[in-house]
Amino acid sequence: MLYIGHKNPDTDSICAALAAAELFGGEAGMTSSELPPESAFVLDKFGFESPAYVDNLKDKEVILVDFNQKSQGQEGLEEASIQGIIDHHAMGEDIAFNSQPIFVRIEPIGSTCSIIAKMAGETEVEITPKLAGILLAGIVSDTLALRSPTTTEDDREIVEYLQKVAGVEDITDLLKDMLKAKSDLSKKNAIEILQLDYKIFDYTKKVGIGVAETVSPEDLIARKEELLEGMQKIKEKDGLDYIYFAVVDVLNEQSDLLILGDDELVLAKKAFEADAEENIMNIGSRISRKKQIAPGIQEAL
Ligand SMILES: [Mn+2]
Repeated sequence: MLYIGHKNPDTDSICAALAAAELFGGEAGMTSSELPPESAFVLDKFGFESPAYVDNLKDKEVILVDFNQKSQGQEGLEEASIQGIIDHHAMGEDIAFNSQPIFVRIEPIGSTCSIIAKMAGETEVEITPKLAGILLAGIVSDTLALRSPTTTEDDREIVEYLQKVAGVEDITDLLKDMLKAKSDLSKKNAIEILQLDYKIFDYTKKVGIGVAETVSPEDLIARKEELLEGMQKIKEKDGLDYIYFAVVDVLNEQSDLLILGDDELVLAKKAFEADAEENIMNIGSRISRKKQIAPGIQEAL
């Protein structure tokens, strides 16, 4: 069994795949040949190797972690034999499955790593300190150390338990270290930055939304022109009707949305009841794409 996350992997999807493979048997795969910087920091810290890059899923038995929509899987996903889904995102019309019954576990909870930790508890599989470390990192990454509105009471309990096992005293310190690793975008070009955490949503229109969670938002805002040019290129490449990029200021818990053109402006105004100045719209405390930004756009459409 191969556990694999969405394209443009993130810390939750990578740690969930690694932990599931180790706890329940199987292999972890990755949809990219390169670890994102935050995940590289986490795996190094807790002593894990990067999962292998799997570029061909043909006839492989897979369990999808941290996504359930075909549009968010890598190319060739339809050729895999999908055995299950473990996820915490909304189910859409584009749910990934073949023609056989599959195992599905989708919960409204802060991260996929939270679900993996729960499943380990239910099946009484032991979570080692190392595993507790990466599960904790996945939760901390997705919930911004329990700050995001996606955080549930279950996440808090699981974090408390995992902290003890992993010996991690302060999750805000862990988050800061992770974000520092993630925020060093100075060597990346605009296209790379825009696609670090980028998802395409098939609503009635095709919408691409990229997010950068950072402790130094001013560095990204300073590169606005370059980012807008990159957004135009990605919009054309992916055949999007709309594209957005949110710069999330994690420490101050607020976001700026980069607005490419008039179409994006009209829709974002409707979605967030805010105005833009020079292609930037402050959308206040909306810091979660899953719970606030994407649903706002969907509603407005
Ligand atoms: Mn996740």
